[in-house]
Amino acid sequence: MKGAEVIEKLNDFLTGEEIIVGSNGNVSRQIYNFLSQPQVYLRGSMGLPMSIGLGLALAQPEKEILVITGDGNFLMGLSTMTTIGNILPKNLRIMILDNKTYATTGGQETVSESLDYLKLLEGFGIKHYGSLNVIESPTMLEKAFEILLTSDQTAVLHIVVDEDIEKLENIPWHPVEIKEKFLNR
Ligand SMILES: Cc1ncc(C[n+]2csc(CCOP(=O)(O)OP(=O)(O)O)c2C)c(N)n1
Ligand SMILES: [Mg+2]
Repeated sequence: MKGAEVIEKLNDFLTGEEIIVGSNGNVSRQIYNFLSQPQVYLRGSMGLPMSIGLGLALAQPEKEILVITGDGNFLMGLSTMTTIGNILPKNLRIMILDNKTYATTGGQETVSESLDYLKLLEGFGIKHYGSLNVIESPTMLEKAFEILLTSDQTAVLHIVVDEDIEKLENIPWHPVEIKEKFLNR
């Protein structure tokens, strides 16, 4: 199962009230295409989805914030995870779509293969975390979504997915337009 299919499936589990922050490249394009609009689609700004998710979680404590990030983006933004682990905002959920590559830019390998995500998350001080290989266990995905989305504390779900090679069209909105549409939603 590919990351795009995970995002498409997620639609059935969302209330529509969540604020979704998508990492740049394919992930934001998939969120734009498969989930309700508008959301916070990052463009170019690699490594920042967790920072922006943390800011939104603190600024809008009454809202549920869901960050969906590729592994390359997550690895680039690791330092923010130390702050997230320290603050542990109750309304923040992070889903890592780990295809072990920078798929958007041609499939170069990330360091995911040698990294123990569960130990890393534990080390950050995250209490509610899990990992699922949907390539091996696709039927577990629905349960994993439920656990992630109904958690009463900061929760992180690491999902190992197949690499997406097919590319979606770029999001046709300039980042300023994305911001304006999001503020007016
Ligand atoms: C600082 C920076 N370096 C490189 C890029 C180019 N770039 C855009 S998306 C991307 C890959 C992102 O990888 P990942 O988060 O794993 O998502 P995937 O493409 O695998 O879905 C890269 C390297 C960028 N936008 N910014
Ligand atoms: Mg990736």
